[in-house]
Formats: sequence, C-alpha cells, structure tokens
Amino acid sequence: KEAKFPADFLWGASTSAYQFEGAYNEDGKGLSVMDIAPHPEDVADFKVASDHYHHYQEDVQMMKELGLKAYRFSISWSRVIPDGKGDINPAGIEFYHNLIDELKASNIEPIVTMYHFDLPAALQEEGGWENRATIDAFTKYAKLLFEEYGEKIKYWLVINEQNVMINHPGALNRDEIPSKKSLYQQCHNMFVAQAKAMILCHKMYPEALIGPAPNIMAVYPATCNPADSIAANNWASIRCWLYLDVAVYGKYTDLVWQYLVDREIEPEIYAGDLELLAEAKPDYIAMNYYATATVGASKGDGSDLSARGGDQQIMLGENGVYRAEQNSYLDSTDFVWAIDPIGLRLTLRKINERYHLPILITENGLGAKDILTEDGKIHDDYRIDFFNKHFKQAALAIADGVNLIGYCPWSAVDLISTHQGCSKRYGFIYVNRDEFDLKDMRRMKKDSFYWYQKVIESNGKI
Ligand code: BGP
Repeated sequence: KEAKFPADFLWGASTSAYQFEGAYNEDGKGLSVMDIAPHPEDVADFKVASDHYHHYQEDVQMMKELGLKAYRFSISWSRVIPDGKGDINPAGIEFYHNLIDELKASNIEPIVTMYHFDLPAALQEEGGWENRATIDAFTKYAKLLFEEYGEKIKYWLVINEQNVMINHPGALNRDEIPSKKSLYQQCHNMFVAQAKAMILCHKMYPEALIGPAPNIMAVYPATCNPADSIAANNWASIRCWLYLDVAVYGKYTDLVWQYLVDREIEPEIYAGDLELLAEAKPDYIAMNYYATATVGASKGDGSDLSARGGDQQIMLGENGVYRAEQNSYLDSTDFVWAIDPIGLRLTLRKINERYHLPILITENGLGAKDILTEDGKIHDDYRIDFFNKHFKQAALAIADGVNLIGYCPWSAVDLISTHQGCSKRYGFIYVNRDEFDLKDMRRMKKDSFYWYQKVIESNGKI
C-alpha cells in the first residue's frame, strides 16, 4: 500500500506552558512547582522562558505562516487558579481565550493539555498528588476549563507524561525524589483524576475528544538471550503499558500489580476508584516519542541504573528489575538520546495492536545546540533530516493500518528544555536569547521552518 497521509491530517507542533510562556508571576499567576524547581547553575530557569505570554500574537502569526493545522499547548493551572483550588484568576482565563481565539482566527486547531508537569506549588505544599484532595482540586480545574473553553476546543489531553513523572521523577528537577511507594500512590491518584476529567468532558461536551498523553517507546531486548526478552517485556509493562492499560481498559494488569505487591509499593485504592477507572473511556491516545529503549536482564549488583551514559538512558534502568543497554545500531543526538525513526513505526504499531484507538503524536523532536549565523540564519539541516526520516516512518505506520490522526513535533518555537536550559533547542522558530542573556527575544525562522512549511503544504510528500 502507498505510504501517504490522510487529507485531514493534523500537521501540528507542540509547546508547554512553563517552558514557553514566561511571565511566571505576572497578572495574578500563582507559582507552580516548575517555577520554583532548583536549577543547575549553568542552566536557565523558566521564569521568562520564551516570553510567549507577551508574544503570543506574533507566535501564532508565525505558526500560521508555517501552515500549522494544529497547535498543542498546555494551560498553566496556577495561571487560572493561582493556588490550584481556590479563587479564579480572570487575567489568566482571558489569556487562554485570547490565545485560542487567535489560533481559531488563523485556522489552527487548538489541542489543549490540561496539566504538563506544573502542579500549583500551593497544592504541592499540601502533599501534591499523594494527597487525595488534589484529585478534587484537579476536577474543579477541569470543570472550569470545560466551562470556559469547551465550546471552542475539540481535542483535550489530560496529563502529559504521567509515566515520566512516576518513573523518572529526577528529570523534573525535583528537590527530593519521593519513595516508590509514594510515587505509585501519586500515580493512582492521577489515574483517578484523569478518569474524572474524561467522564466530565464527555458529559459536558459529548462531541469533544479527550485522552491521555504518556511518553511511549518500543523496547528492544539487549540480546536474544531469553532473560533479556523477559526484562524488556517487564520494562514495557511497567514503564509504558500500565499508563495506557489503566486509561483505556480501566485496570491494572496482573503483571504490574504483582510487581507493585512484591515490592510493597502498591497504592491504596479507595472505594469507587475502580468503577471510575472502568467508566472513563478515552477517545484517542496521544503519545510523546523521542527514542526507543534497549533493555537487558538486571545484573543484580546495583549497577542497572548506570548501565549506559546519557541522561535519558540512565533513566531507563531500575536496579534489580532491568538495565538500560547501548544499542549499537542507533545513532544518538548531541544530548545522547537514541535516534530511531523505525522505532516510531514499531511504537505506533504496538499501541495500535493493544488499544485500537486513533493515535496523535504530541511530541517528537531533536534537541540540539542550534547556531545563529552572522547573517541571521539557523542552518538546522540535522533537524530536517531527523523529521524527514520520522515522517516517512509515520507514513509507513499509516500504511500498516495505524489510525494516526496527526503529528505535533516538539517544539513549535524554541523554549526552555525541562532540565537542560535553552542551549538545547527544539523549535522550527528560533528565539534570540541565551541561557542567561535575555537579548531581544526576537523570533527567527530556522531552515527547518521552510522545510516543514513545504511538508505541510504538500501533505507530507517528502
Ligand atoms: C518531554 C516533555 C517536554 C519536553 C521534552 C524534551 O518529556 O513532555 O516537556 O521537555 O520531553 O525533553 P527535554 O526538555 O528534557 O530535552
């Protein structure tokens, strides 16, 4: 079958509030955990970010010129409810109305993430996701978003990368890493909050589409040793499928529940939780994809976490359970993330086989040290090459039968990396600032901007 994209394919791009907006304490916004997260000395914080809050009209105009059909962004919970559960901030509400209106006037479909890592700091002080009251706060926040923006929004995403928050909490600049017991209780409470939001959305706006947005990657066993295959299978269940199995089928699988019970880290499940999980049904699956994992059997000597260099790979091991291994068939980025376009096709096939739902890619991209030349150009041919290869594999996945409805690369415009500052750039649009010198924040089109514009214009003929 010929590999091509459907006519209504959502060619998009993504951002998230704390990495992009700046204005972290302006116009009544409350602090989020990301605003106050400790930062390594050589890395920018999120306070000004790309100052999108003050540049949103210009940014949307550039997205329109790029030809985007969709734009996936997140709403900052503490901008609309500063302490997460109390008074509403009218200026925050208005900002997102203005942004959404600007997008719609530009024929760009808004795709809204309700929560992208930035829990209101006031809620964290009261125990964060370990506290069941955060579920109620989230439900109130979700209701507010549906009431305010429900008429205008077709695509909702509840929680960005819940599995990263639980499995790789160190990636979020946390002061202290909670115990596994605490993390899985937080995880369960997030599942309940997500279920409530999906049910509420369907009640209030039956036409709207809502779903989870985990980070999913296919996994390879390090060798054909059967013990490595079991380890890879465990990795997939614990790191990826748990999150979609609960979101889609409303159940913990036996394998994962046993893993939790064996370690005495199973969450407390309250009366009514399982019914809610079973009742909530997502309309589609959003997924972030950057790389694949290669995993082998645990060595049992405590070295499983550090089996492979590079920050992302270190996060793939778990002592006594599985270890992350090098994949000698794959190149990696400047920041040592594996580059695996075929792995994208494989990941899409696996999600499709397991869940049979439409899929939207909500993140995929190349973090690089882009260089602004003296004549004001950014020659990011490496990014073009990266997307060229990934788009081709996405088209092949569609030919395989995957119902892929859109592709939102990370990121529309340069923003601050979650833990590696602003020298790690992802955008099609460059923002003229350095790590600590804010310069003039001017937006400039990278070579990849013009390339992506042509891809969209031709609906993916590359
Ligand atoms: C995902 C997050 C994004 C973004 C991206 C790139 O995990 O959802 O918020 O940060 O990864 O990661 P990084 O910024 O660490 O390069």
